[in-house]
Amino acid sequence: MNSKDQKVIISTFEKEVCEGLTAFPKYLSSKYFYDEVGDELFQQIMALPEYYLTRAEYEIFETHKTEIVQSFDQDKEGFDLIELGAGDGKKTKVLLKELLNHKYDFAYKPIDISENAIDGLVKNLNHEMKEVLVQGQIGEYFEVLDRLKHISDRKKVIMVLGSNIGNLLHPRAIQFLKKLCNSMNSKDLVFMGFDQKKHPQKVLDAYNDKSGVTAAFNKNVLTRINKELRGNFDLDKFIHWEVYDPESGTAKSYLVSTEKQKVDIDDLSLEVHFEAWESIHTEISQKYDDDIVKWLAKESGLEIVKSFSDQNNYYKDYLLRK
Ligand code: AVJ
Repeated sequence: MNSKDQKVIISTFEKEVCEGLTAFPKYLSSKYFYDEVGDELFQQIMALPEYYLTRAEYEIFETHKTEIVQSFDQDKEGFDLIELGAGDGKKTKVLLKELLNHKYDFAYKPIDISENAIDGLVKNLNHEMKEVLVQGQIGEYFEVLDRLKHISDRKKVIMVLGSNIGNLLHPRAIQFLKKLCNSMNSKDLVFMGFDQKKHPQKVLDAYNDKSGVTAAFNKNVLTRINKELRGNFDLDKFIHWEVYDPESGTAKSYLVSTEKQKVDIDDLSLEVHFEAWESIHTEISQKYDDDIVKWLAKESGLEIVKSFSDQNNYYKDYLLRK
């Protein structure tokens, strides 16, 4: 071994930024939106008039909470409520309260990619809902699935809310659901939110709000590269662009370079060239209907037990079993 050889530890972030920005066409993963700033921007998104998803799921919980928690634990044998991508847990609190009121035997185990979000949620629950047994964990979806088996030895109800699965294209969603299925015992359940197909304009507006919060959220991945990898992206030279294909049900977010430019990312010793109007694909937000969810479930070894919807049928939560 050459004495000049040095071990350099490259983070996943560094590796994926390098891969995505040297690829053609360019892309970056939406999971990198979520740092402290990104978490705060996502909070603002959830409060936007255009972003109907959060309110629709909240309405579903408020309307059907009794039936929902009953279906979680029909014979009241006790269970672990595991939430992947828990975020601030605002909606979940409706269910937690219902579970407490009806004296269900349960522990709440939220998992999120953002340490910041998990810390906040656990603190908040210890303060607001002292009776709830909470155990938070930090981790990414796919990686967390491997841990799921060891997380608990009793019945599991695994929640993925907010249509978070929508960040995955169908093949990856099936991979994810298959892994979920493999980590389940026969009595375990999945409770998952799927945003529904609707008027294309409604979808577009949700991801292209007038106040520009979603644009700032999208650009936060560039801000992170600037901060964490010593990049020099000029945010004013990129615009946020949203498209929705009603056939596939896929909403896609892009950052589009408004001019020919060069960006340096010092920590990667990388020079990235952009042609005028070249894009970086940053996110997909998939929309569904019953047939697609049924198909996804079947492909993954799961089946739909029942579903709960808001009055507008904008959004549905499905209960799935093995
Ligand atoms: C948290 C992935 C469900 O895709 O609707 C909101 C993220 N992106 N606005 C979504 C998001 C832009 C959101 N998910």
